[in-house]
This record gives sequence, C-alpha cells and structure tokens, in this order.
Amino acid sequence: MKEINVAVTGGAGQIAYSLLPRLVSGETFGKGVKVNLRLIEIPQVVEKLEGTIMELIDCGFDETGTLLATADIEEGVKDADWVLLVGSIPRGIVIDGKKIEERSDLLRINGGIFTDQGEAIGKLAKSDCKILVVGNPANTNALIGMTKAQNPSQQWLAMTALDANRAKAQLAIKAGKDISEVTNMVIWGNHSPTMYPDPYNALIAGQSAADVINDENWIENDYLPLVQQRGKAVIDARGASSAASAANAAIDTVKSVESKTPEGDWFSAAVASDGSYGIPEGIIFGYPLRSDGNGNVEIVQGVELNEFAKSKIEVTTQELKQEKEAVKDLL
Ligand code: NAX
Repeated sequence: MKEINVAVTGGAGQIAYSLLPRLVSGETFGKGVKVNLRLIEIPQVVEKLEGTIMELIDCGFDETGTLLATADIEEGVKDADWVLLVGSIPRGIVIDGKKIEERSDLLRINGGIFTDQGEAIGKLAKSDCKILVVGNPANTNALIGMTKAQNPSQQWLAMTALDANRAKAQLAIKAGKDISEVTNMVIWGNHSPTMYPDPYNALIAGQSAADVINDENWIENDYLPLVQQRGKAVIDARGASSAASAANAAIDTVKSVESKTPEGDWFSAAVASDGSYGIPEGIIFGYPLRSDGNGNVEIVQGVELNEFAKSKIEVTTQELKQEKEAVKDLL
C-alpha cells in the first residue's frame, strides 16, 4: 500500500478535531493510501493528543497508518509529504499579563513560532513537501516559515479556501442556483477582512456571476462585507471560531493541489508572489491557481481585473506589505 506522511500542528485544537479523521479516512489522499499522521502540540497540551489518537484508532479506517503525538517539531515534520500548520496563538490570549489584541502583537508572537517550524520543515521534510498554513495571520506566517525553510522545491500555501467556499455559497444563494454551478472563485490577497473575493471572474453556470446577479450595489455593499466578515459573524453566533468549515477548506486545498484542476477552472490559495498581476514579489498573496495533478501549482495568468478589483487588490497588497514590515526582523 502506498504511504504518505502528514504532520499537523495544533493537533489538540478545534479545527484539528474536525480535520484529523478526514485525513486518515481515505477521503483526502484516496482509498488505498495509508496516512501516517504526526500530531504536534505545545508541551503543556501534548498529553491530550493521546485521547485524539484513541479516537482515530476507534474510527477503524483502513487507510490509517501510524499515529504519533509529539511536542518536538523536528520529530513531527521529518520526511513529511504534507505539513498542515494549524496551531497558533489566538487573539485575546494573556501572555505575561498582557492581553494580545493588536494584530501587530499577534504577528510577532506567531511569527516566532513559524521561524522554528519553517527551519525544521526546510531541513527535515521531503524536498517536494507541501505546506498549508491555516494558523493566523496565515499569509505572513507562511512568509516567515517559507523564508526560514530556505528550500525552494517545497511548496508553501496559506489557506484562503474557506473564504472562497463562503464566497461561492453566497453567490449561489443570491442567484438561487446550486453551489455546484459556481466555479472560478478567487480570493485575491490576504486572508483578512481586506481580502477581495472576485464576483466578476467567478462563473455561475459558465457566465460571470456579477452579470447573473446584475446588482452592483449588492456586490459592493452587501456581498463583499458579508464574505470578508463571515469569520467574525460565526464567532458572534457560535461563541467560537469556524472549525468544521475551516477543516473542510483545508481538506479542499489538499485535494486541489493533489488532483488536476478541471479544465478552465481554478482554485484559491495564497502563494509567494512572483510579480504576477503587478503584485510585488516577497509577499504571500491569494491568487487563482491550477495544479497539474502531480503537486505542481501555478498561478493562472490573464484573468481580467476591472478598476473596482484593482482598487480592492491595492488595499490588500498594502496590508500585506505592512504585515511584512512588522515582522521584518524575523525574515
Ligand atoms: P484552537 O485554539 O482551538 O487550537 C489551536 C491549537 O494550536 C491549540 O491546541 C494550541 O495548543 C496549538 N498550538 C499553539 N502553538 C503551537 C505550536 N507552536 N505548535 C503546535 N501547536 C501549537 O484554534 P483553532 O480554532 O483550531 O484555530 C487554529 C488557527 O486557525 C487559529 O490561528 C485561527 O485563527 C486559524 N483559522 C484560520 C482560518 C483560515 O481560513 N486560514 C479560518 C479558521 C481559523 O480562524
């Protein structure tokens, strides 16, 4: 049986609880592929992972391989084919008597985590390893990790698939269409409220979603804020942040990279900018992507951007440049 090594940080967290069974059930990497799972946590929490491992064993999936719990990032990522960096310190936590509220403080604290993780991945994970950063601030954490990894044959991605799924769902609801008819969704830029979910290039049954909906006022004043603020709305309603939908988006991203993108379509994730669409190099930017099915990901070229899109993309680009500036001593 083919085997694959998958490492997940934040293994005892909310997202991981929804994510882990789906990684080892045969759903994500396919039937007949054994998944060896390494769960990585901070030392204070690592014992809890024994309970998670018991539950994974009790699921009885044919595709579940070896299961390991560790607080040692090097042990966790050694020979990894995929690393899902889910763990991070949430906003609102109290550290040394100070409540961490500012994005800049969050950037610095989590940035410190991603330097060590990036170094370990660059040194010990496979040379064709794929790394998906979920923990926030995802784009800049990915930038720090990728910079420290210094291993250009590895592929770093920051997750925007949850935003893309939200963006698709709202278009389908508004148009009264089935979500399966909505394709070509891209989240340009940062996984933050400055993101630009693109309804002009998204298609509903092959036609521009903006044309189908034909209501610019709704797009600018309702749709964009709805998608951009959806994470907060879930927290307000549920008293906890999105977990099942975030785990689902992580699975979607892995599958999108592992399988050939359907002709004419694309998927959404943030990768290192190469200057495409005039975005400066040196930031991790949400783009439309295609996979060749062998794990090679490329930025789709030639997508048309109207003036509205350009103005939104400028805002999210500036934010990513500011985030980079805030962590420049970690790079
Ligand atoms: P939880 O707080 O439930 O779990 C996080 C886990 O990470 C904790 O168990 C913690 O002990 C662990 N952890 C912290 N530092 C670690 C380290 N250095 N190594 C290993 N583990 C570490 O959060 P959860 O709801 O699971 O969310 C995880 C992250 O996903 C958060 O940063 C959250 O903001 C982010 N999200 C990102 C999304 C995206 O679309 N990119 C959407 C959902 C989610 O908000």
